[in-house]
Amino acid sequence: MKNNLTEEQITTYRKEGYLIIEDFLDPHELEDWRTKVSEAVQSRTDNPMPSDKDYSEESDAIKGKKEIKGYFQQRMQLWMDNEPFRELMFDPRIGKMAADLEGIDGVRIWQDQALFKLPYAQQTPWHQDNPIWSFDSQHAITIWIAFDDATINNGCLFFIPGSHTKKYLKPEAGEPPARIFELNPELLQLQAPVPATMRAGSCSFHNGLLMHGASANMTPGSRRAMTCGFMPDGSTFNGTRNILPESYYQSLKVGDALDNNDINPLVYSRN
Ligand SMILES: O=C(O)CCC(=O)C(=O)O
Ligand SMILES: [Fe+2]
Repeated sequence: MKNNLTEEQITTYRKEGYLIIEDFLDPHELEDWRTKVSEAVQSRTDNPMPSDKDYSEESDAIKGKKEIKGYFQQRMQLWMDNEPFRELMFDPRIGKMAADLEGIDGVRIWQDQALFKLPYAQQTPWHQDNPIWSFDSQHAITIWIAFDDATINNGCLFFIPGSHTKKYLKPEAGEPPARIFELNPELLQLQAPVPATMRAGSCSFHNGLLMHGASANMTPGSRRAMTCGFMPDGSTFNGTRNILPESYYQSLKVGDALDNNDINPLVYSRN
């Protein structure tokens, strides 16, 4: 695993809001991750969330997330019910990379997701990650790992460099993805979106406020990838339900620390 970051990589990440690390996993590691993530996805059958956890059908995380849209085979919080996947995701080397890129002391898992973009699936709309999560932070960070080559043809990510400085207005449900540029004309003043093409086994990190999306999959194969959003240790609840289990969500008041290791495990801490 190419987990040692140079000063130059950290500087680039902070300026652009993202970083691509080609061949992050070596061929042996790639095979191991691909197998374990595929097995974790299969063992979920058609359930996007762990079935024994307290996720109601009303949860934001579940609504509309089955394959009906022909979009993603999406399985979330695999760390919660799959031991081999948990070992991969709890690797402190990855947590340390996230903490070093953001210059923070520790990170917790906010959400992992296998995201297998299905053949001929549509564009992943432009969005920022952190504004839909249950905490507000300038230092949330997401890793995205490719298990197939990610190309412009099969749905690689696109990043808008330098767009990670503020929260942008969001289109309403059902509005076209391009609407975000009408709502936020300042996005047009930034650099053009950059395609994050990468070989299988490579990864990217992006800041939780970076504007990003992915192209459509114009190929007959799946674009297999996984992503994990990290929450800075010390973050507090902002009132949004997002992916929180029902009873935990009901127990929280705005401002409470999100420090429950059964829900948001601390995967790296400097202390
Ligand atoms: O894989 C995709 O199409 C979208 C992934 C994404 O938005 C993320 O990892 O934050
Ligand atoms: Fe995202």
